[in-house]
Amino acid sequence: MTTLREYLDTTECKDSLKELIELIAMQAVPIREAFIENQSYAGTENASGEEQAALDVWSDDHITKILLESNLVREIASEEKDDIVKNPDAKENYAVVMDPLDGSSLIQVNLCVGTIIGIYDNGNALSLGDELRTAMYMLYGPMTVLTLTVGDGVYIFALKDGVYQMMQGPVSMPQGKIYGSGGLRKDWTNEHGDFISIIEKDGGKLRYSGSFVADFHQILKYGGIYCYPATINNSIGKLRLVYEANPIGFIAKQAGGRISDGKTDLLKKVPEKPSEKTPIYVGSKNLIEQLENIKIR
Ligand code: AFP
Repeated sequence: MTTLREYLDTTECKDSLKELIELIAMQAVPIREAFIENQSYAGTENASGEEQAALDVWSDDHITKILLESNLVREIASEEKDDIVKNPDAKENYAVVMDPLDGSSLIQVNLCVGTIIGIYDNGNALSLGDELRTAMYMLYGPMTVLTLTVGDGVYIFALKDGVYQMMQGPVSMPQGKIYGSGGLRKDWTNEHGDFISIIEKDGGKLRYSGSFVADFHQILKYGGIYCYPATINNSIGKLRLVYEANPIGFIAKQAGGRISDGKTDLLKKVPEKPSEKTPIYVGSKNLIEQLENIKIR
């Protein structure tokens, strides 16, 4: 079995990037340990005005502290913070974007959640998704799994006895039929409704848990599409461009899939602010192309 370190040593990553990837990946251990103690709500809201679970806050503080202590990271942008944390004296030029605990409302019902991370090597957290140097997520399910790309294919590792071991890779996203959509059906736009009808007529199988990272993971493996669309009352959708769309979209692209806002490639959209929201469609390339070709009724 190839370990994460052995895999990283086959890549062209600088030693400091290998160190940073391993450091972040290993935070799965304390985060999982914290699940039992931190199940309540913190009584605070994040930058998007959503109620924060205590674990959201804990995971954010924990990863931020570890990154600052490493002194490898110049900027940290987190879904849980209004402002970018800056460390101008860092010895390397990395910028980390993160959703420290995606799907956290599912913790109390013991469903799958995860940590989403993007790493830039230009010191700027507000860069294009296409400029990511690394994207990864840790998924806390029956196993702790790390899905990673350093821009040369996607690899999946499982944590066993404190060591990540490769399970699969390079991963190629198939043209599957799984689909899931956020937003209430009554609020969907005509275009979105038409698109979902096409998928359903074509034998689409609904799978939607409410945890983006978990819902994406099965699409990565089985193929299909995850959607959180613009609705008639809300043209900007719910998910965040910088923390969720870009890292997951970068992984999808590396596996042969795509990400779009329904009209265009999200990885080419310049973020205007850290907490920017966007409609999201991510999954198999054929479905995204079908979607972008739907004409307005
Ligand atoms: P957070 O738990 O990080 O706030 O993210 C939840 C989320 O943004 C995403 O993970 C889910 O896919 C989506 O919200 C679920 O939203 P709905 O509950 O509206 O379906």
